[in-house]
Amino acid sequence: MACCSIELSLTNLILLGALYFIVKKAINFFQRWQIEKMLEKWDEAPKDKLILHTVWRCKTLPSISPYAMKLETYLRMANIPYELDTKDSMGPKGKLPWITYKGVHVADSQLIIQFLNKKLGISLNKNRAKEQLATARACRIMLEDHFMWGIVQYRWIENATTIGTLMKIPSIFKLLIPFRSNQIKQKMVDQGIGKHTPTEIYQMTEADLHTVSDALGSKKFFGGEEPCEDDCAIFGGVAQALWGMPGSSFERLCSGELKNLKEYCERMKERYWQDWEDCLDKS
Ligand SMILES: N[C@@H](CCC(=O)N[C@@H](CS)C(=O)NCC(=O)O)C(=O)O
Repeated sequence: MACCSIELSLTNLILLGALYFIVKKAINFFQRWQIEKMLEKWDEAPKDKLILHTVWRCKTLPSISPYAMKLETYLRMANIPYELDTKDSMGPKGKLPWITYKGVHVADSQLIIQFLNKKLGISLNKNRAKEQLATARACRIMLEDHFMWGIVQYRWIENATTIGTLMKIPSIFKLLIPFRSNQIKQKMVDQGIGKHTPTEIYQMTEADLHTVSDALGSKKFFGGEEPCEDDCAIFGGVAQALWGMPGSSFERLCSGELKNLKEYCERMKERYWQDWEDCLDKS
């Protein structure tokens, strides 16, 4: 009898495993099909326009995404006209931002910049000192791949329920926030950063802002007197600290001790975002 019940639970286990596998495959298949359908739709977009697919406008800065803020700033630096689409914000790689340009879809802010540089012969790094470009690149990567975990911790783990104060979120998405927050928590553990305490995560990521501030020093931009290409990404990241996380230690740092970062952001805003107020969600 005991042996039989073990057999039964083993069979159940195998069945459950198989069911899980099938459901997972079906979901993957459905997601891929959805993406293909969406891309087919955008294949038909007018060829003379660059479409920037991104998240909805935010109340305190144009985009809550450092990568979208970066890309939009780059488009302005390079004088490339664009149109926003916020309906299909997630692209072929399941992330935002992405673009559609002359029938081609490109995902990942850095790959998009490289694609447009090549396609349109743009070089925002011309005549910049190599040392400055190297520092700018290191700061960009630190902000994009390390500091961003501080943003995620603050926004999605500790203040997930207040994300609606930054951006108008449809009710259906609001219901999904706790689920999303848990998913992100798991991602952070998988990446490694999530194994640290919140205090440790904040210490590590505040140190990034100190480094960026030291690297900028008294320069106007990371490119020197004029911005270089990576200024768009550095601005995209620091702008989140300054305007995208009200009440955070990041905001306090940029407005106080690291005030060269605030001045830097104001300079970039003044130069490329004259229409800043019009780009905020005022609803
Ligand atoms: N390396 C990518 C990162 C883009 C990224 O992580 N975007 C976030 C929004 S800020 C996203 O789409 N996250 C959704 C997810 O990871 O599921 C880039 O530079 O575009």
